[in-house]
Amino acid sequence: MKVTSATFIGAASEPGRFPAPSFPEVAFAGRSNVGKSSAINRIVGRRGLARTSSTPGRTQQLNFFGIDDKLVFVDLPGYGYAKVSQAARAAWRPLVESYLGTRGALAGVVLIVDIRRGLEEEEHQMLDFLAALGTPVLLIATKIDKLNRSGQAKALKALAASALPIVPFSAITGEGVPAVWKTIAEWTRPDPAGPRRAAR
Ligand SMILES: Nc1nc2c(ncn2[C@@H]2O[C@H](COP(=O)(O)OP(=O)(O)O)[C@@H](O)[C@H]2O)c(=O)[nH]1
Ligand SMILES: [Mg+2]
Repeated sequence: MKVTSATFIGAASEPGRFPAPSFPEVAFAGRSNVGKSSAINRIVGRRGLARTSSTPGRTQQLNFFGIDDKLVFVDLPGYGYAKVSQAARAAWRPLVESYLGTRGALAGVVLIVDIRRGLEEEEHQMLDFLAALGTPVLLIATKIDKLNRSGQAKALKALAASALPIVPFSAITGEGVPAVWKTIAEWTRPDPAGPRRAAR
């Protein structure tokens, strides 16, 4: 999909205090430094939309981006970075669970994992939480450019055990971008029988 406009709508750093919902939302989750901002930028085709940095763990907030007056992308705060403060770490779960657990506009969650690390404890916790809510999930296996073909195949086979839809991805080469859009289109297709989730 070609994005014509992508704009920062707002940020949220306290549970329950989110921008008013407008369009269906796709949230991006992942470990700090996994390549979440790079993936969002690549998917949207905007270099500097979601800030990328080599100093991970600093943004403990949700950032909302409006995409072409039909979608909202939500960059969730990253987890698992050892150097964030105790206070920031304690604040992460209520903030993220408040959003994921109550947002009627949420159409699906893109969980980004480093293909070299796969699913670890934090990812399993996130997946259990989303499964309990019935929220659709797409797994992005990013940084595939860091592995050769056989390394990629081996890592993808291990991830396939999760039985989730998986897109092999690279923010460097752009591989996987069309597949991500295809899933987002499925999540946000207007349902003639009415909204998938009741407004909450
Ligand atoms: N080789 C490679 N590096 C990546 C890729 N995606 C992100 N990176 C690098 O990983 C680091 C963290 O990326 P960033 O997007 O800021 O991660 P975030 O903390 O999850 O938002 C940066 O140095 C990026 O350049 C990728 O697909 N391939
Ligand atoms: Mg980031």
